[in-house]
Amino acid sequence: MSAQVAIVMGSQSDWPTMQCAADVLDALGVAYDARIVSAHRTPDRLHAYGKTAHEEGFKVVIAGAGGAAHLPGMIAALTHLPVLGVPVRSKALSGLDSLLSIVQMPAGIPVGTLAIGEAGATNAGLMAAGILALGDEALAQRLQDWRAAQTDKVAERPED
Ligand code: RP5
Repeated sequence: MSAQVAIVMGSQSDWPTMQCAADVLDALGVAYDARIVSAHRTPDRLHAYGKTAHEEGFKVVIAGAGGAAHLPGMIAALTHLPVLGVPVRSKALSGLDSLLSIVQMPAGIPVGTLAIGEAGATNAGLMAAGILALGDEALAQRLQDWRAAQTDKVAERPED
């Protein structure tokens, strides 16, 4: 089955964070395609990627970037597909720069922005699966099972 989720990131250095989205999609049996596209260093690749994402069969795009993180917003400007933005933790400002770069989109071009770092990437994967599960009963069941397993792992009392 062709990938329904596109994972795109601005740099190889974003992969350890974005891998959290890939890991949860793996756990849920959702196929994804992961690529590096830099809004600043590869602007032509960015344009081609955003313009053809729909034709490639993707249903949701997860875009992660750090610092002056223009990638999610620019992808959203080029495609009508839902775009989930992951602010990657930056060295200089701990990802606050990434968050503010991604979250404050002008009305008309939405990016669903998640938390900074690994939690945001994991939740982007879960949200992408949730969107796909709206039209996929088997995936909806796997998502519910995943959540139930997470609940079961929480102990009632802390251990020393
Ligand atoms: C952004 O610049 C990337 O998304 C990355 O988070 C950040 C730093 O990139 P590298 O200098 O590590 O390639 O474009």
